[in-house]
Amino acid sequence: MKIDVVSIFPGYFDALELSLLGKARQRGLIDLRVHDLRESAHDKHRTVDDTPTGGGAGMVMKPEPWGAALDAVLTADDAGDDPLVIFPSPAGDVFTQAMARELADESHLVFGCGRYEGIDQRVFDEYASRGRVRLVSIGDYVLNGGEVATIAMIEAIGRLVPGVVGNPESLVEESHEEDGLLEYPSYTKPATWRDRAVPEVLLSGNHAAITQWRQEQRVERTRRVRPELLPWALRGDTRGRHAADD
Ligand code: 6GU
Repeated sequence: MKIDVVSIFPGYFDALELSLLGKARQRGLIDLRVHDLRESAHDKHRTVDDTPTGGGAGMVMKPEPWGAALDAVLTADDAGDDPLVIFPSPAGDVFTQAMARELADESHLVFGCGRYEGIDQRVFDEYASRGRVRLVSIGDYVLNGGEVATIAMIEAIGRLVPGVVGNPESLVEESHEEDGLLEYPSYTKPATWRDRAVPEVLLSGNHAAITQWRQEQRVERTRRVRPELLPWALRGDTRGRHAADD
């Protein structure tokens, strides 16, 4: 998978040289390139922002540097290239595990990280008229820019790219995967730590009992923390099925 990122703070993305994603890049599974937007600003001061037309607080990112940077990244070097451009934005569709799975099937992702009060609307309109563009939010809170959101998305998407995670089975038994329930609690040795014993069933050697206990823990935890994720039949909801389940 090819990933291009455009940002005025390329240093944020140094974190993606670490751990699993860093190894995947070394192995050639993920070709990640980070581009400094300022290098596409051609005036003396390399200006990337200006005051909002019509007035208001803050600054807006100018269209010209974005046009130059995105044109350079979208110049297809292979004929089958059909890039998807993602602008991280609190005004976008909410990023989920389902969206991560969808995006892991793409061959070329381009992330345009805005700062300040956002990017001039004509940049979105221009690239939406030429190809595929999505605005994506990572949740209902406000960050100072798209960089941290992009790192989160690249990590969630990248680990689903075939070969990145060594044991593909470890991708299945996780929160939000398979049946949408949260994970069961995990334990390792020693069997007792600070007077806290590991649940007895896990030491029983009874694999059927362990599987059942873990599933019960997943349902209980989900009911407690994220009841809206539970299928209606498991919610203990006597009103039965309602429209919000669909
Ligand atoms: Cl994608 N960007 C910004 N700036 N804030 C956010 C966000 C994205 N997702 C949630 N908050």
